[in-house]
This record gives sequence, C-alpha cells and structure tokens, in this order.
Amino acid sequence: MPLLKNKNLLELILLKGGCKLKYKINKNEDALIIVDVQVDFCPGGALPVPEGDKIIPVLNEYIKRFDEVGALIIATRDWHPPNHSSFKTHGGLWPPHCIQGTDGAKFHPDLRLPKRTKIISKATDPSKEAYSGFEGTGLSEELKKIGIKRVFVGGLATEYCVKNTVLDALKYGFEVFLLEDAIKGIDVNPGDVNRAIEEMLQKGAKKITLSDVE
Ligand code: VGL
Ligand code: ZN
Repeated sequence: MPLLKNKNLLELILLKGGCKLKYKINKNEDALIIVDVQVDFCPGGALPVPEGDKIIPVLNEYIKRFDEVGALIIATRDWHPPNHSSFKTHGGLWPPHCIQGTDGAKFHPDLRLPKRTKIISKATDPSKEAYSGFEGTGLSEELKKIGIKRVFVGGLATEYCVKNTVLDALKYGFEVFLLEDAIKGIDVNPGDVNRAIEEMLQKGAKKITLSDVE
C-alpha cells in the first residue's frame, strides 16, 4: 500500500507503461525513407559520418517492421557523376564521394534492404547539389499517386540529406516522423546537428523512436 499512496507516482507508471501512444504502421499510407546509408558515409568511407554505421541495426529493425506489414520501403542514395560540382576537385565543399557505380556508392553491406525496396538516386546532375531525396527525383508525385500520407525518415547525414529530405516532405504536405534513434550527423561545426533537429521539429516533424512504432 505505501508504494501506491502517491497519486503522482501511479500516474507516472500508467503513462510510461500501458498508455504510451504507439504508431501503427499503415500498409497503404506509410513509407519508410532510409537516407544515404552508403559505404562512403560510414567509417572508412570517403566522407565518413562519425559512427554512421551505428544506426544500421536500428534501421534494420524499422525495415523489419515495415516489411512485415508490406508497407513501402524507400532507400535514397547519393549518386554523383565523377565530375560533380559538390566535390572539392570541382570547386565544391566535399571530398569526392558516392560516385556512380563505385564500391563507395553501394548501400552499406549490413543494411538489410528487402528486394522490393524502391531505390531513389539523387544528385546525379554534375552542376547541381541535391541533398534532398525529393529534389529532381519525382518522389513526391510518386508517393502522392499511390496515396502515401506519412513518411518515416532516418539515415545519414542528419544536418544535410536527412534534414533536406524531411523539410521537403513537410513542404509537400506529408506528415513526417524523424527517427531519432536512426540518424547520425557530421557536425562540421559543433551544434550543427542539434540545430538541424530543432529546425525539423519546429517546422512540423515529429521525433519518434523504435518503441513508438508497431
Ligand atoms: C550528404 C554531404 C554531401 C548526405 C551528401 O548524404 O548527407 N552530405 N553529400
Ligand atoms: Zn554528396
């Protein structure tokens, strides 16, 4: 009895346990978008995100849950021509990375993408940077056409391709869930990652973790 004499404690237990809101994956209206989980963005690659590979087991669990219900799974990939303008060698910011057809551009071998995964290649125009999976790919129209309403976004890197993909998805009117436990950033300037997360939330994305989806 003394254990439950505190009403606040009881409420806390109920909130944390039985009543926690879960999002049930809807086969027809939900899509998982895995952003740029490629060899070059993982430790050992050409443009490594520190600990970028640590999110892979978590992403695999999201993939499993979406796969089980037959919901759409999308993997974007940075897919640059060798002369891309984002490369330092061509006046850009980054070391050459994710060059079409190279080993570095492959999805990380530990990422368990089902055969039916829809692959979106982006930033293929040498003259244009394209961080977002929606930029120049027709993805928004395709998703609208098949009735997708909510997108669940994780991957690399938080403050570049994840952020721009999330903001575009919001702009196009999708409900957007940021997979907080399945993103990693570069943090070129310390604080970049946190600022990016704040901006995504402020513009309407909702952050969730694996325990929120079933
Ligand atoms: C990315 C830098 C350059 C990303 C792509 O996937 O976040 N970052 N190209
Ligand atoms: Zn790139």
